[in-house]
Amino acid sequence: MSVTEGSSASAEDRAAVIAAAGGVDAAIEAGTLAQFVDVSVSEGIVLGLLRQGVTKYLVILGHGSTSIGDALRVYQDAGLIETYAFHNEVSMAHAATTMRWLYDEPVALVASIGPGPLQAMAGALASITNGVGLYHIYGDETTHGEGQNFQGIPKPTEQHLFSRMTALASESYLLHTPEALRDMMRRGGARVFHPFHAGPFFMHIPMNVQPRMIHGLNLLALPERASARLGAASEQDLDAAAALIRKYDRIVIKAGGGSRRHGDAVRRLAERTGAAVATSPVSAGILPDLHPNNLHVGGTKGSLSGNFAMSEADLVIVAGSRAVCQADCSGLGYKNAKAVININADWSDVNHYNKTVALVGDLAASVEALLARLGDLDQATRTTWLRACQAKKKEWRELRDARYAIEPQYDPVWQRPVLTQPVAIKEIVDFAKAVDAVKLFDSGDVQCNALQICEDDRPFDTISEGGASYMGFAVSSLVASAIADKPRYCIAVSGDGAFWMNPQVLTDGIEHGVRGMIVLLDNRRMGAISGLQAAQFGNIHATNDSVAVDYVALSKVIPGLSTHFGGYTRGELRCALEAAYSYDGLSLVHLPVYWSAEGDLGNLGSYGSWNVGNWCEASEREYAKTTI
Ligand SMILES: Cc1ncc(C[n+]2csc(CCOP(=O)(O)OP(=O)(O)O)c2C)c(N)n1
Ligand SMILES: [Mg+2]
Repeated sequence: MSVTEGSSASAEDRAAVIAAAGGVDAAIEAGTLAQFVDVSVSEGIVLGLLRQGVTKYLVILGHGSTSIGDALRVYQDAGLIETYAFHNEVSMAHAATTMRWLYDEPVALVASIGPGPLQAMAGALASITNGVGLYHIYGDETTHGEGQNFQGIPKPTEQHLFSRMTALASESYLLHTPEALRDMMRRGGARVFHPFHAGPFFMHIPMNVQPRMIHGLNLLALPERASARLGAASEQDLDAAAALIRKYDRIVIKAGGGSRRHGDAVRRLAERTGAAVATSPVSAGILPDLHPNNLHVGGTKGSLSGNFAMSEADLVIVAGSRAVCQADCSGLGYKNAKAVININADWSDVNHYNKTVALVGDLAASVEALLARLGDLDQATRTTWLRACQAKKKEWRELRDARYAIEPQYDPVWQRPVLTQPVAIKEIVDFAKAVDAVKLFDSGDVQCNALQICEDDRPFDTISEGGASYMGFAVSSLVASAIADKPRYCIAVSGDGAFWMNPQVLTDGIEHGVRGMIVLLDNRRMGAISGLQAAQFGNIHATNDSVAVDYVALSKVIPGLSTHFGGYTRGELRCALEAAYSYDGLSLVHLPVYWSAEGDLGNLGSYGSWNVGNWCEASEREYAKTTI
């Protein structure tokens, strides 16, 4: 078959020849597909994304996106794309984010109009704050002004409010003119595949525009996936940075999310300069856990050792960090810093701190160039610094070991002794390491404890959504491993509060064939917030519930789900994890955990400061005194 110019070919015909040839370009080259085609906007979007390698669609269709849905049907029938249906846009957005974050597979999400996009937009916060590139495709209001559209925001004095909201949040394109498809795909690719500022690109496609025909669309003009690698910082700045490294001998490297793919460069810089490395909530595993320069996580919810290194250092090397409050204790993390070397490609991020030598460029290339000009460094005083850091790391390990040894504690909710969160998470983390599983940690005490407990030896063994701490992210992300080409076994560790934000994984995960596990740590409260309330105001308000859910019974009503009671002891939990893991599908382990306002038994504790609640006044007073 061939679909040549002037023929009245259908979408089915085009999809068939593209599939037979193995791609749009190949079909055009083979002469079976015309370069200039008459297609609907909906089909044009599918073709445009195909040229950028986007073939997976996570969808909740509605009256706002039926035309796009039909184009997806045709291209899926031809084997060119895959569609995955969901039950909640927030949880779908989380799964879509994880597709790119964990598996590096860029996907597109499709929502209807009004409430659907608004929910998906909310979920997109996780990709915005973590710099994850993907497409969101939303239906939008019709463009002829025949009257207000149902589900739109009733404000007749304004046009297309949804696309303005997403433009503020990240980047959007309202496709008013069908022929502008090419421009939309160019801008979309630039955002989604941005080398250091990737994020969601929101396409707003009015309902009346979706089925409109584009006559003579030039398929070869639809932009392909862009890729580029930046170079090193300038010679002059590298010289200035090298001089600072020679001058100071108590150095900390703050390895942020932007350093995750550059672990080797960070390690070499640390070893050469005697620097301690403090990780961020999103960069666990950048150095092997036992590496002598790895001081663990630093920040608001940082470790004793990570925060020690940050606060005692005289020179801070910031590597790929945007200095978010949890990463630098709301600006109070570096109490003794005299100077900063900041390595980042982003002009605003690189200049966040005062007294900075800004290395604007690629992290690995800049570190390489920096190492080449350091010369011999006097290691004696650097060794003293590193020893002090290592002593703190030992103290930190001892504190953690003591918490892991705590026996089950009596808890009034459960009316009996139950495991503490640190003990339970340690057991889960060790189990995950033994079976080479990825851990996905949800917001709350769960995340705070897990940050400190994980002992990863490489990045991407833990996904802790540190950008937005969006409750429901972990369980929703599990669904990504049913969609990915090369899935890893994932264990989503979630509090009861976070689980109930998005329990849709129980249907969507099973529908799409997830093999993975949810471990639900149940203290029947929003523990992290109860803890903040107790610490700040001495009173707890509206952060618990009294509904004793029988989670094990879920297996009876959800076919395909395997539920297990996690027990009351370490041994029982281990057995439950093993049983859950041996199931070839989605498992849920329900574990009661201890909670107490006193905190130091049930949690590992927080060792950093934070500009929130009634701590603000003191934090801001301290911040005013900082110089960097
Ligand atoms: C969607 C969303 N809503 C609210 C919050 C604020 N928040 C952060 S942690 C938390 C409580 C988490 O409770 P749970 O999941 O049960 O974990 P726990 O702290 O009890 O271990 C809340 C409400 C949030 N991070 N995300
Ligand atoms: Mg809870």
